[in-house]
Amino acid sequence: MMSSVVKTSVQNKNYATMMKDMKKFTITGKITWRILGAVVWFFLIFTKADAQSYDSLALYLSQNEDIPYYLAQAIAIYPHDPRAFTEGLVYENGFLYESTGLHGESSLRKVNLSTGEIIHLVEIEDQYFGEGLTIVGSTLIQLTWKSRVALLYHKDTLELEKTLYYPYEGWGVTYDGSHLIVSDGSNLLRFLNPVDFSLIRELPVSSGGKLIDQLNELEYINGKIYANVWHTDIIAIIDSQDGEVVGWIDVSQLEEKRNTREDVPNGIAYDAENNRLFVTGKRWSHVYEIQLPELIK
Ligand SMILES: [Ca+2]
Repeated sequence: MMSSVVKTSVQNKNYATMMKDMKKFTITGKITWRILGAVVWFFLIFTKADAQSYDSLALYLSQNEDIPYYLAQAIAIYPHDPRAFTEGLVYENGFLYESTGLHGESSLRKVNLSTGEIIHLVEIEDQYFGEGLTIVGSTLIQLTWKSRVALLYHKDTLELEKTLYYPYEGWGVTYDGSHLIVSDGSNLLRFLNPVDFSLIRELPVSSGGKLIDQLNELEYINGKIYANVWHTDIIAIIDSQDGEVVGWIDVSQLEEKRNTREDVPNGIAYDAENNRLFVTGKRWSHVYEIQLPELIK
């Protein structure tokens, strides 16, 4: 008898659990399908957007051959951490300073250019996605992607000294000696006061009337702004006064193995003292010194 009661009780429990599980399954199933649907939708939209951006730029370049187009050749090759999802790159006195992205993997690094040795690595809070990086005096300024926050470090110690509200999506940043120049993935570059980030002027970037979108990592060199165009192998060389593209650098000939479609070129740094130009990319194994375009020097 006792055994039967226990059995009934167990059976009831099983039934209740089963009903609960079924209900849970139905809800989980609905949510899963909705999430899957959204993922597919976003994938299609973004794939299409990327394809449009790259195809339209490639088509435009093939039809407008009057602007100088340089195929980058490596004149020196240095090691680069293949785990570094490079979002910002700047050079000073034998060292690269690098910002890497992705939530949970973002960092600020000081790297020996010649050996690739990471001299100092600062891990960034998981909530932040590291983006552009530049040097202003003794301060390293690192942008974050969507957090509306810029992180300011002392250049020598890499100690975080300050965080500043930053009113835009952070992509690339460089410094022309007076102003920060920042990108946000659009065709617009903004010139900001480096102390309080107030807006000085906006510069739409175009080539013969066509706006050039997806501007990413930046480097200011002698009156020109060099900009990686996201998801392409193209660096646009932009006149910092009028926003016109005055040249293109194609880095597709650099023999870098890429494992995913996100392992794109994204990192430009300039050694002003020795007139050297360095490029790398997300999860690339090398930093390449490439020739500075003759006409642009
Ligand atoms: Ca740079």
